[in-house]
Amino acid sequence: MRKKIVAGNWKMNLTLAQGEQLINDILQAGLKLAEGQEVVVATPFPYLTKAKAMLKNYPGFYVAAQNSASEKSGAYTGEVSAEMLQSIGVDYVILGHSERREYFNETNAILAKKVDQALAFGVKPIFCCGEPLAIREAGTQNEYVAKQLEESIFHLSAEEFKKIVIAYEPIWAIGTGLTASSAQAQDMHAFIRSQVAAKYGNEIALHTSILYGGSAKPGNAAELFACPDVDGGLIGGASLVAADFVSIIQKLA
Ligand code: 3PY
Repeated sequence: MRKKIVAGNWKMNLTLAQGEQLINDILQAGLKLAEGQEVVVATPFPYLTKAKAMLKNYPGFYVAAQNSASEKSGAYTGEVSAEMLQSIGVDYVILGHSERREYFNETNAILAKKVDQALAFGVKPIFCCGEPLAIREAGTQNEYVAKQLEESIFHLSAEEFKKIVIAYEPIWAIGTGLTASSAQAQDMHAFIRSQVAAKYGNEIALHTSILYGGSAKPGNAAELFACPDVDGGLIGGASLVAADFVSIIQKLA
């Protein structure tokens, strides 16, 4: 009843030739996606057009950008707008990844504007939230994540909110090799869903896909995806290796 998604976040990796090879290798695996399952490939900006062309005849395969601008257009050197992404057929955009928050100073308020721009141009946000280690150790992760949701996506109308995918990525598990246990992931996903239900009602909450991100790999994907509130994954390093990415996709319940 809600989409199950595995999205590969390539981050700032691969040349165009390597990226094409990776997509070809994924397609060669001949994956049969079930109804409601999606695979998303989030490439660097320069490869999006190529990735879209390679995937467009494969039902269930989509492309994502890894960021987009908070403004519509204008004198913002180096920025890429949601309208530009729309114009080349990009389906999704990852917004609020912890690396963007940490290294590029993206605040909840800036992210709210980015989310608005993406939705205005029909690019669906994969909105990332998640707490740093100190917050987890203090036991205040629910409050921390609730504030991220409140300040960046809970201003949306119900119709707008239905287009959002949420990715929970505990920062202490990103690129560190540490993974949240499936119990920790399930607890937070259930909490996020309860927050969505409180704001938008049960029906919308039940239809919201909530992905887990943070060192997900072939060895832990099945257990994570088996959690009732985990609807797939946002995959970092393992999405750069075709065999690993395919193996993770095959773990979608
Ligand atoms: C990771 O798993 O490292 C990620 O950041 C996924 O986005």
